Amino acid sequence: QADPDIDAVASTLAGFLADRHRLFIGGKWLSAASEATMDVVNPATGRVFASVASGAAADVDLAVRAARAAFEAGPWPTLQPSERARLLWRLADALEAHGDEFALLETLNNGMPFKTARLKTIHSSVESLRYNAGWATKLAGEVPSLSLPGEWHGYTQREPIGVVAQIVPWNAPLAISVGKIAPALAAGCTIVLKPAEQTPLTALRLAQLVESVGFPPGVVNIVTGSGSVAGAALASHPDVDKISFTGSTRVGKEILAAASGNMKRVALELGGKSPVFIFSDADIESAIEATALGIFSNSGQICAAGSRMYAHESVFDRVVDGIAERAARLKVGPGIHPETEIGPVISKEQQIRVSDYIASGRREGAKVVVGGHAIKCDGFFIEPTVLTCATSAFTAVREEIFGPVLCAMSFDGDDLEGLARQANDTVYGLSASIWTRDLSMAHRFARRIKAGNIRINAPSIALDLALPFGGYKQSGWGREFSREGVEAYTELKSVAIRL
Ligand code: TXE
Repeated sequence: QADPDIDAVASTLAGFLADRHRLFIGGKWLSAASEATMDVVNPATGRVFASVASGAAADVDLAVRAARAAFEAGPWPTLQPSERARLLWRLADALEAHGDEFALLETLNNGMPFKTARLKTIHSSVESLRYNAGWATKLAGEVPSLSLPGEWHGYTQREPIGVVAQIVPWNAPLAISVGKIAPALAAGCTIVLKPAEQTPLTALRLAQLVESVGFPPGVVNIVTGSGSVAGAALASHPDVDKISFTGSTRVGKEILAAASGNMKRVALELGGKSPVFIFSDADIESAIEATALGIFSNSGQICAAGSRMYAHESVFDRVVDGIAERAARLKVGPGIHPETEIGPVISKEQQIRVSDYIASGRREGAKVVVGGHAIKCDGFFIEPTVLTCATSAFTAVREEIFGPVLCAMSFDGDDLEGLARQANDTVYGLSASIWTRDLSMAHRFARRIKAGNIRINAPSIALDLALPFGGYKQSGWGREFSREGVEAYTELKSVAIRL
């Protein structure tokens, strides 16, 4: 695909950017009850370029009521599954038609390179809508054989859970929003979605498409606002039936506590510290390429990023040099520049957080092979960085950095139990990547790793809608994507009749 003229795309966005962005509640665009607003910053320049409503408890309550009305009384519960599927397809088509515009908005707000936004984010978001549209007509129960005395007919059926709250982070704002909306709508739920305070814009633009393709009012509601106010109000709201959250493990625990009031169903997709194992017999060049991609893509702000690498000592130097050489070559800059491969991190706060982790690595004895600095300019850039670490006790190896920083360690021998202990020596359990030509060993190793997503000879960020995605341990609760991801928005009912 030829790159579009970015100025032409920007001119189609000008009207939207000049808008006063309000909350989308019950099919209407409303200011926050308090009239409060929040600034939106472009992380590539550090400058404010938009402002949105800052919703609070009263706005959340209004949105939940609108979602409840749409779920109980609006046309939504009486729509055929095929009608829900048709609306999801129309939303997919509309998003695809406006893809360049959404991509630029994502670049301006999140910082990701425009090319990545066009080819990856928009594509995966459109595909997610179409994939989940297919499930709307395929959700089904079972007719098990019963052992009760007498003659019985028993069956199960899936029903939409009801009103769901969805809280989205800033690292992939559109893709994660769509990834939550699509299965919930396919299952027949109604939604109140809260984007991250840093990145509210693509969700608001998406709401305009939701409106234009004909979803009934109240089925999708968007409340922008801070996590501690709007997010917390959603998590504790007594009339929300389920909350689906992607974000930090710290906030995930707060959500769990807040959700206990009405025992709403909880899905959590949290942090990770995913290991990459490179064995001596691996296709080393592919492993180098993919490991670099797996940690530097999106400036390392991907929950499944392979952030700690263990390479066999016989290939360790070659692997580290190869990744460092790629890191040094990557073009870091504003996402709107066509040559940019790595954009900024999301905020000044995140730039400081990542820099502090690099400093802790230096203090504890890690060697900085490449990178290691924040770039001095108005935007929030960090050099792609490789640290070699003598031990996995270093803070940088143990904690999620969520920046373009790879921690490299070596191992000797081929004791799978010992390697699995290293893989599992973490509170997280999201993903792992294994590089070897010994496929029996790879499968044996995959069984021993306590993580939800294992990739063999591929980076752990290789996700597919047909494969469930989610974490063990403190990486979360539940799975997104695949049939499981849609069924997670349903309750399972059993019915039995004595004949
Ligand atoms: O996340 P928060 P932050 C990790 C990553 C990153 C760290 C901090 O390590 O460095 O978290 O990022 C909303 N009740 N991940 O502080 O706060 C908030 O408004 C309800 C990994 O920005 O978890 C936003 O919409 N909601 C992760 C969302 O939570 C609350 C992606 C995420 O923000 C809330 C992001 C509250 N009390 C960060 N407080 C991943 N799994 O991919 C905040 N929020």
